[in-house]
Amino acid sequence: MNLRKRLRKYLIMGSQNCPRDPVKILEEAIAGGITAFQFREKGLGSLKGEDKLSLGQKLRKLCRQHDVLFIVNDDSVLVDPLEADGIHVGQEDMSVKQLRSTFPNKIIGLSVSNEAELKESSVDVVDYLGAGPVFGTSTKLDAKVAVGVEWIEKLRGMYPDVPLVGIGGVTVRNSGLVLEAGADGVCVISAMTYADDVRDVASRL
Ligand code: TZP
Ligand code: MG
Repeated sequence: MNLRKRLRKYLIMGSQNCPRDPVKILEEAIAGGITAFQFREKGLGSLKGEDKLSLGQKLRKLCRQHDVLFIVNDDSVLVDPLEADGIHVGQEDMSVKQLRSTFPNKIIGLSVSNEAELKESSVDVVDYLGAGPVFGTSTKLDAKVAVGVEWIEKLRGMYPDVPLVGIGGVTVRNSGLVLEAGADGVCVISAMTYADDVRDVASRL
């Protein structure tokens, strides 16, 4: 399957985003049809060291069993031990050029929130772009200002062939707007991790 299709329904999470067992939440999301997963164990209440690795291994295994793409957030030292399909970074993280030379064959995703960030970004070395926050979010404490679906339209216009996902405040109700604006997929954290019925949300997204 090509990357644009594989990024269609993209769950991002770490244990800090989960009111119950992350393994169960990922299982339910997979049953609901997610196509990609990002292990983003960071921030307040997140696991460290061995505990982080051990949770990552469980989640990685599930993704492998169900042919769901497995991406790690930021932490390049986890890429090899978890045999990740790729890594997603933001503007403050390791440079994508450096990542590309370290991981020539991994998928590399980069978040871009505005024009200034785009100017600083080596879009030519990444495999996909994350655009957002599209809507308001309270999940990421240091999230930039919401940029709306206009930012997706803009990026799609500039890069017609680059796989693009929208992130930030995405829900079942507004996900259609993100796709209509030109995104190939939608990324969610809280809409799934806090859902009463994760599988149902995943299937309707
Ligand atoms: N990057 C931009 S917004 C965001 C990240 C990781 C958080 C998205 O979380 P939610 O709960 O889907 O709004
Ligand atoms: Mg980051």
